[in-house]
Amino acid sequence: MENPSNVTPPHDPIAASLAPADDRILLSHWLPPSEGIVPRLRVGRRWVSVLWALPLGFTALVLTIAVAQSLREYPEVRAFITRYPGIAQAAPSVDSGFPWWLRLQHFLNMLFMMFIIRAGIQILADHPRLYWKRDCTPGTDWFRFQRPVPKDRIWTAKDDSVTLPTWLGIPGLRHTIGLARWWHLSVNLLWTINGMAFYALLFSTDQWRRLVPLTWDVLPNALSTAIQYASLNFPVDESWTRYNSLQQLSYFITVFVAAPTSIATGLLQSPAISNRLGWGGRVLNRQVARSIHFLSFFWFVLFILAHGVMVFVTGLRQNTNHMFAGVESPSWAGFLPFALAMVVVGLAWWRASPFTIRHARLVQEIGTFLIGWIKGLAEWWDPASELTEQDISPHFWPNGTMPHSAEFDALVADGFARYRLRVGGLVEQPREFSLADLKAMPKQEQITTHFCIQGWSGVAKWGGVPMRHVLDLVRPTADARYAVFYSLADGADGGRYYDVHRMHNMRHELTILAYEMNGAPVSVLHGAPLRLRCENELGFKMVKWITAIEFVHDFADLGAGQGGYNEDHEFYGYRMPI
Ligand SMILES: Nc1nc2c(c(=O)[nH]1)N[C@H]1C(S)=C(S)[C@@H](COP(=O)(O)O)O[C@H]1N2
Ligand SMILES: [Mo]
Repeated sequence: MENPSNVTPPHDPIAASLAPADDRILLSHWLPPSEGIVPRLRVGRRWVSVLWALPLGFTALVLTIAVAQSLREYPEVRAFITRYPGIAQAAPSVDSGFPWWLRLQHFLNMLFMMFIIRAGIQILADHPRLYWKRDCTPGTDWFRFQRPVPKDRIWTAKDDSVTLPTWLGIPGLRHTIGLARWWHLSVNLLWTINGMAFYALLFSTDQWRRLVPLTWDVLPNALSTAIQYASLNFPVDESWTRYNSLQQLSYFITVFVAAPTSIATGLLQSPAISNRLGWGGRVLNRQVARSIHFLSFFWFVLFILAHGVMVFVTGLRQNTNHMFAGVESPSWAGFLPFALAMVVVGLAWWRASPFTIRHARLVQEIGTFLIGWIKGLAEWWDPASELTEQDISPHFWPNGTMPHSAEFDALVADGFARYRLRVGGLVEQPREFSLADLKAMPKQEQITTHFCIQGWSGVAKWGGVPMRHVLDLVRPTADARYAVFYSLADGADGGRYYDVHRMHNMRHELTILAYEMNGAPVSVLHGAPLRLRCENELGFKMVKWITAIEFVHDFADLGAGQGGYNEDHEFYGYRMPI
């Protein structure tokens, strides 16, 4: 596999127009800020601000207390509470208290969730809308914190992204999804490992009894507990040995329902996984998965708020003794470790965004180290396409930085008659193709879903030349490990847009150089005259307005060496099937 440097041909001349990139986020070079709006929910045809939840929630809380207190005056309700005091009588108790591993895992969980939730909100802010349908047509969203999509001008998905404060998102700012994803996915991996170890330890000790309801009695007991809490007259507490039914149910749902749901719906948003699983592209398509992922996140936030309040109001000393010292005693043994844990989480919260902005390249490198290998594995799942004409989206979001050059305008002016695609580098037969040459080659059509890193998706029918046919014509040498696609357009921060793919991707059945979209020539907006389709990767890897393809052994000497424009400038990974 050694590449003797004496036979390396010089780069395609366009490589000289690639730009170096900063290793940190410089606001002067970043997408200018854009404020979103207070989140809104669609109720029928009206959009309702979520701020209504504050007065409504407060009113509901007060009314619930009043109703619960009145209820408790009825003898029937008293009898019910006596019969079902809040802990299922058959519920077995735990003898091992709160062992050290449980306490440690609880702390790690708290720390990890802080990163996961904040980075998750940042990812959402890159396409601040949720839908149930795969096509993301403007107006069909059910939740948004951005204004309606303007109709009088081209509005790209990047235009749509909104700024977050640095204390909320990681790393805050706007369109920082590349960095947010490293945090979200890397910490997810740690959180999942912690969760697997937790499951294993739960079931190899008696601790599972705390969480798993064993009798139907848990339901009336949960109702009884709810009435008792709501009437502000709290139920008996035996939490050293067993939880009350409401606690047990909510922990059970969090640990055994919400966590796996989040992981599954997170993975289903990946092009490689979704395209591989037929039903993943249809029933549980990306927007369904993304919406459920959000609802699951919402459950976690509610749970954390309720759980946090309960820790304080049901006996802070006893609760912190249990979870931070593992003792059942009247001492304050758990309070100091609890306070320290909160300080650690608070410090991590405070430093996460400034660190990420300052050391963006490092975050990208650590993220690549932690989860790049999983993404690499997912690349070996060959995509399948099982969609039909009926699935084609009425709207397909445009994205990216449009070409602005006299060279490009001249090509457009004569219908790309003078367009030439150069294919060279480590090949036996370098070639140049006109658009007519490409159209005379075998044509392949496919209906596929496009997955933009920002979160939107869309289905289109693409027609073009299979990449394997081009490989047959130019015959890459054994040294060629990557294909570099150069665009006619610059990227957002100046310098030419380009992207690098492994040879494996180039041999997929569904990798084509597309000159048609939905039966018509690809429009300038969507990449005319030629754009890449590589269906197991995220959208940014599909270079539009392709002018040259170069086969190389290594890409470290191109641009900032990260394997593409967004990899260099926006800290994305160059293998992005997830
Ligand atoms: N040359 C170039 N190609 C590009 C981009 C770009 O900015 N410049 N954006 C990418 C991104 S982020 C996406 S999601 C897709 C969008 O393709 P579409 O405009 O057809 O939806 O193009 C990709 N190809
Ligand atoms: Mo994208």
